[in-house]
Amino acid sequence: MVSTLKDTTGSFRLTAAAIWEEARFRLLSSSERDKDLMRFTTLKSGLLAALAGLSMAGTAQAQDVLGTLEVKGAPIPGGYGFQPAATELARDLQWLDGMLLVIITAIVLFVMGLMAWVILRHNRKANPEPAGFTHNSPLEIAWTIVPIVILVFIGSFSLPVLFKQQIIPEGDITIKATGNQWYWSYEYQDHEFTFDSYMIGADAENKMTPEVEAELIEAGYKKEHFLLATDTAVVVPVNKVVVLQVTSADVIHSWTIPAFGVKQDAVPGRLAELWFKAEEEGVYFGQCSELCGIAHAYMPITVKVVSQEVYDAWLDSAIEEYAGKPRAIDVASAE
Ligand SMILES: [Cu+2]
Repeated sequence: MVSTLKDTTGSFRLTAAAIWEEARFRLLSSSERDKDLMRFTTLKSGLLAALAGLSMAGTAQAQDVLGTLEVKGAPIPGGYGFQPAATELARDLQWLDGMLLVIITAIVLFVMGLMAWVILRHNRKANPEPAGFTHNSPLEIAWTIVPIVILVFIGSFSLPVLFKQQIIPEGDITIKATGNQWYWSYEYQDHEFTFDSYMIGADAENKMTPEVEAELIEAGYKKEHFLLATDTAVVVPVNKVVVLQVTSADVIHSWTIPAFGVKQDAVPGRLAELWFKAEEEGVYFGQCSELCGIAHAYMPITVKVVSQEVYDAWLDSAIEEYAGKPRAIDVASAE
């Protein structure tokens, strides 16, 4: 994609540590990876415990500043429609889907009508002497031209929607999402911090237990958000253009938030992009959408859309928690 080459956001600044970490991870055999992951998870819980200790000394966890947000983008039991659209992109494609449904319905009814007419009026009893002609030029031209016109008509609506999704605008913030077996990690590039996002319940072997339920409740979710809610969330400000770079550290994953109308494969060694501008505060869920291995179903995505003030507060505590580049330095270096 052209915009990935421009590097207008300075988004290709990979730290030497990150490159080393990725290279090392790729070189490990899968069993070593598992061990590495376990070590990492142990390290992570150790760090979390240490952080919890720290919070007593006045440092709250970054997620704490977010408060309780309404869950807006989640699948519902028996749901067969789209989740409520939270971006222009989602509205566009839901409208396109509705428009296509009208066209498809008209075509199906027309073809069914023709078939009924043939069956009823031209069966052996009703029409014992069939006509002998084999060609009808006007009819053949019509059944070639009409589908072309229909396809051009559909294309004149679908291509602009596709281009709107695929031409990445200048982002207010840039986040890099990396798919891992089996969790996502996020790098807030402007502030140089990274964190991992595990499904709540991943520690309990992806099974629902009373402890997992308690964890969900404590994190502000409900029991039915099991398999969707993550321990840390992607936090973005409302009504701001977010450019999300998507890649993978191991196999192909896919990042999506249905309510935003975005989905992008995460391919190792490639940096793809998607963008969204969420219009409503709330919690939005997605799930890895590319079959990526045994725990494919257990690496969901949680995005929290918050006001600019809450985002700034979260950013400050996240910078502190994950040792990112403070915002004050940005201001100083920009002057
Ligand atoms: Cu995956």
